[in-house]
Amino acid sequence: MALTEAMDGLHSGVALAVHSVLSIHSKARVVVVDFGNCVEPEILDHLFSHEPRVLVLSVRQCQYASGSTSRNKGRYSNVLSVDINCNIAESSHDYLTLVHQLLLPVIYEFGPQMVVMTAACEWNIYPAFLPNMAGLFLPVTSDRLVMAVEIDQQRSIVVNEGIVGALSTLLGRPYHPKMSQSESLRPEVCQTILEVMKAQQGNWKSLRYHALASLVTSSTGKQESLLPSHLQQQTIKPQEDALLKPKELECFKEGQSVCLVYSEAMKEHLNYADSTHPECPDRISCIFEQLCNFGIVERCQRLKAREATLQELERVHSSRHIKFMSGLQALKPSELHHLENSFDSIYLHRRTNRCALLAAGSILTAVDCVMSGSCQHGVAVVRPPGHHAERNNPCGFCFYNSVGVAAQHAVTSHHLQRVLVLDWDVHHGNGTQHMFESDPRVLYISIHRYDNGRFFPGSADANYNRVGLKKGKGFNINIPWNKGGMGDAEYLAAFLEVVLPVATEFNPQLVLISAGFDAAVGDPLGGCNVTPECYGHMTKFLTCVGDGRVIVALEGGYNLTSISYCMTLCAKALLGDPLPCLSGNLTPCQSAVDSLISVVGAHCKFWSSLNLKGKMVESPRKQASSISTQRSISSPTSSQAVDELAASLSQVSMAEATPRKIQDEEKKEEAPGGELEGACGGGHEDSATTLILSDCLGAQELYAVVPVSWCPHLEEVQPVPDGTLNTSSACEECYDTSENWCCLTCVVWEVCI
Ligand code: X5A
Ligand code: ZN
Repeated sequence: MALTEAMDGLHSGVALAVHSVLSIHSKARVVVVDFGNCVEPEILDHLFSHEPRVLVLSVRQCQYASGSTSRNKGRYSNVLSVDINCNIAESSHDYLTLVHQLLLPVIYEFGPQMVVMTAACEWNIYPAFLPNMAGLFLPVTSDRLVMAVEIDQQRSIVVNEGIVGALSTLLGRPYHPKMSQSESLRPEVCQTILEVMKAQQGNWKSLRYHALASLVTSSTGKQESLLPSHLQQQTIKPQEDALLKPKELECFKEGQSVCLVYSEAMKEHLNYADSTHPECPDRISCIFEQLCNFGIVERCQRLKAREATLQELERVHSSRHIKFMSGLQALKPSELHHLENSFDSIYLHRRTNRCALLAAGSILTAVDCVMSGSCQHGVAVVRPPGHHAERNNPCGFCFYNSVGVAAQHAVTSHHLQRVLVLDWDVHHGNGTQHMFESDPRVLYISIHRYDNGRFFPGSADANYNRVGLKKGKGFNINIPWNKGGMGDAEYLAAFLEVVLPVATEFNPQLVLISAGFDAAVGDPLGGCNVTPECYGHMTKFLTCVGDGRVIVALEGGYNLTSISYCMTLCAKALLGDPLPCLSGNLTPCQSAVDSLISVVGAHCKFWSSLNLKGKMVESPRKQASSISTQRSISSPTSSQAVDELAASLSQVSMAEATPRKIQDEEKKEEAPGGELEGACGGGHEDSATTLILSDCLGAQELYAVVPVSWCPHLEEVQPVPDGTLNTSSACEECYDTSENWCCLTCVVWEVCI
């Protein structure tokens, strides 16, 4: 491939690298996400415009060039240009919404085996930009993500923090610096998203079957209110002079970062009269056994189950209900059986109260562990389930609303202002909704089968128009499906188009997942088709929002094999393992799209990330300042760095199995005599970034390339002939004319081996 002179180092490196990947893996599909802001963005477009295996997503702020957004109209079907006519560098909200609503649907539809993200990091890019993008792009390709980042060494700590955070994310530990509270989306960004969506609908089904697609033609309501003032935070600007102390960074802390709570004692609640009842004791032991088989239990910090206390329960349940529950242990089987009739879908046992107390208490223990900082995430394998339990009565196999108790505990005892409860049990969590529908501190989002009111628990309370009450208006989100058969496509669409935008805007300090697996393939009650992999992806997505603390707590789910795999994939997601890619058709069915359109219609007045057509309320944010430092056209990236990038990219395994692990032997072969892999080592660098990198490499978890300014081989590289670059002359080593004055293949072989 010929390099053009106008191309800067970053883009030529990426172009070469992608080219070499395709020559090795001829059937590979690669997505290039270019946040390059380069002066000549069309170069990448042109290079790959006739290469159907490559999709280029090019995001650019137009103040760097002509100011025209004409590229948004789309010239090539495999190039999607997003030109924005304002400066969004500092705005996480704008970037994230763009990625959730526009880029990810298209990327999932394209189904790449590898994503290459390029970014030339500006001085004023918000600190979490790189880790945010890494977190969102990783799951699509089972973690085959390459980030090619150009850093100006002179510039700020922000970029270094971003690099460190991105590495942490690549290692499976999403990094969460304090985010500035979301402002409204900039109108230019809304306009751009809709513009590109409209232009690209012919090319991408995911944009035709998109909840926002209707906005392109019809209009919706206006923005009524922003987040209540107590939910607004100060923008936290990183201190330019504060030196990053890599060893102290929380993300690299040793030790187990996922806690697990399970106890066999919760098997004692069972149905005497009907041993075939789906809510059976084996549900939790099967899951636990599978977690053992996959080596997950030993990788987690095991917590002891405990009973919830009276005080903890009283925050969401009436004393009458708690008394009723504790009275059960004294009753005879016949009396228990008789009592069952006064409830909807309930069986009772002498040990029911003890088990329900343990289920709630176990989740509380996980919350305390995560909030104390000793673990990042938690898994609670508990029964009986809880989300149908109301303040005053049991319902639908549930007695105490365990996740409700835990959410209230997080608010009351840990003083949290923002807790997200995400309920993906196939049934609506009526109890949880009722407990928090007036409380803006707990955002409840439920994805469930509704069937126009006919699916259990069969109340119109589960419909999309129940958005919360009083101060809690906007903080109750129901995503109701009106037929069975929903699967990965529908759940992915719900996540990309509603859950992630809203959850990101809400910026939760803790996420509790009411993780019922009765929407899974093979469930006898749910009639849906969600795969275990998809549960893994949804879990992973939730680790990317807010402070990134996630607790997965079992609710329903009645196919023992399915639920065991589902929980395993969720746990793997929390542990940072690469997840299998989602396969199969990922276009949601029309009925699901209709549901999502209704949800967006009901909530766009509360959430600016859903409100792309509405009139924006003017926020106090300062005028986007004009960029004072223009990026230089001649890039500091040396040809050496380009070579390294290309060489390293071709090393990335495209096989199905754990691509991040590179064998020890392979490393040694590649870097004879060097401490680090890559042709030129990195021993002379002592920047924060390099220290972190070498730590990672020592742990043999990641194959990374650090461009360095000098290496012993550098002097052997031949000078540019006559001081000029003739792109048509043959290679001086092999006389091949398909490459430049010295072809990459020769450079690698001559110099590095
Ligand atoms: C927790 C849960 C289901 C109740 C179904 C009653 N309950 N027909 O999944
Ligand atoms: Zn359920």
